[in-house]
Formats: sequence, structure tokens, C-alpha cells
Amino acid sequence: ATFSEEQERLVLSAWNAMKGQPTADVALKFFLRIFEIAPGAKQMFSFLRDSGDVPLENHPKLKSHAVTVFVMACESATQLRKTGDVEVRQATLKRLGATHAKAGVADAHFEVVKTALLDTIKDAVPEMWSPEMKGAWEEAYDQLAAAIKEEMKKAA
Ligand code: HEM
Ligand code: ISQ
Repeated sequence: ATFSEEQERLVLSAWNAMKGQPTADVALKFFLRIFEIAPGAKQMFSFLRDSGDVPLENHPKLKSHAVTVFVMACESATQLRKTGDVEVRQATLKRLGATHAKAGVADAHFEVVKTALLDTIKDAVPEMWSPEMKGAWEEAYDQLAAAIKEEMKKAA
């Protein structure tokens, strides 16, 4: 699939506008949306299992992890435009493959996280949202997810 400069621009402009907002909000909404769609997914996050009654919004790792997911999707968009392929730095991809395989993440979960990601962007920057922006984020995410799934198979 070819990824245009315009698609890259759509992905990066949404993220640039979102990260200017209090990121904790974006991160929390992203996470809560995942659990709204798939309540069972909560059990997979060791840092949530181990944190007892600490409310989600006070969780230190939540924000940084959620932001990383967005940043990686942006990097994916840039790589797709430049090379037509996603080659996240090999060590990062290996680690993500291992983490996600160990946590028991299945293919269906990637669809859940994609939907949650798109919903979060749409909520954060409604005035920018368009079918073209949705398509660009979907493509960037799908290619990144495919690269992670590939590493998960090797890790299994
Ligand atoms: C952890 C990114 C999809 C569940 C992480 C971490 C990152 C990340 C950066 C932090 C740990 C590390 O760096 O190894 C991504 C990206 C995804 C993706 C970029 C998609 C493109 C998913 C999906 C699920 C999931 C579909 C299933 C709901 C988890 C869990 C952990 C985790 C459970 C924490 C494991 C633990 O420490 O207990 N992810 N993730 N991720 N992710 Fe994802
Ligand atoms: C890790 N992997 C996928 C999605 C996530 C959302 C929020 C925080 C961490 C995550």
C-alpha cells in the first residue's frame, strides 16, 4: 500500500494538536475506551493487576504507555510515507512482540485498541476529524500492528 504525504500530514497534525491538550486526559480516555469495549482486557496489564485500589487516573505508567502507542503510530506513518514499510527499530519491535505475547494479547485485541485509538482522536480533535484522517490513522496503525504480530509469532 502507498502512503501519501497528505496521509502522513493528517496523522501528525492530529497528534500535534492532541498532545497540546493535557495528555493525561487523552491517555486516560484511550485506556478507558479499551476497557469499555473489552472489559476483560484489564486483567492483561500487570501494572494494573498489581496496583490494588489505586484509581486508574493516578497510575504513573498509564500516561507514558498510552503516549508511546500514539508516538509509535506517528512514526509508523512517517516510515510508510518514506519507505512503504514499517520497520520499528528492531530491538523495540522484539521487545513489544515478547511483551504482548506474554500478556496473552490476541488478534481481536488489536481491533479493540484500534477502535479505541480512533475514538480517542475523534474526541480530542473533532474539528479536524475526517474520513481521510481516519483512513490515514487506520493504515498507520494496521501496519504497525502487523509488524508487532509478526514478532509475537516469533516470540511464542
Ligand atoms: C504494553 C505498545 C497493542 C496490551 C505495551 C507497551 C507498549 C505498547 C509501548 C509498554 C511495554 C513495552 O514497551 O514492552 C503497543 C502498540 C500496539 C499495542 C504500539 C499496537 C500497535 C496492544 C494490544 C493489546 C495490548 C492490542 C491488548 C489489549 C498491552 C499490555 C501491556 C502492553 C497488556 C503491558 C504488559 C505488562 O506490562 O503487563 N504496549 N501495544 N497492546 N500492551 Fe500494548
Ligand atoms: C499498551 N498497549 C496498547 C494500548 C495501550 C493503551 C494505553 C496504555 C498502554 C497500552
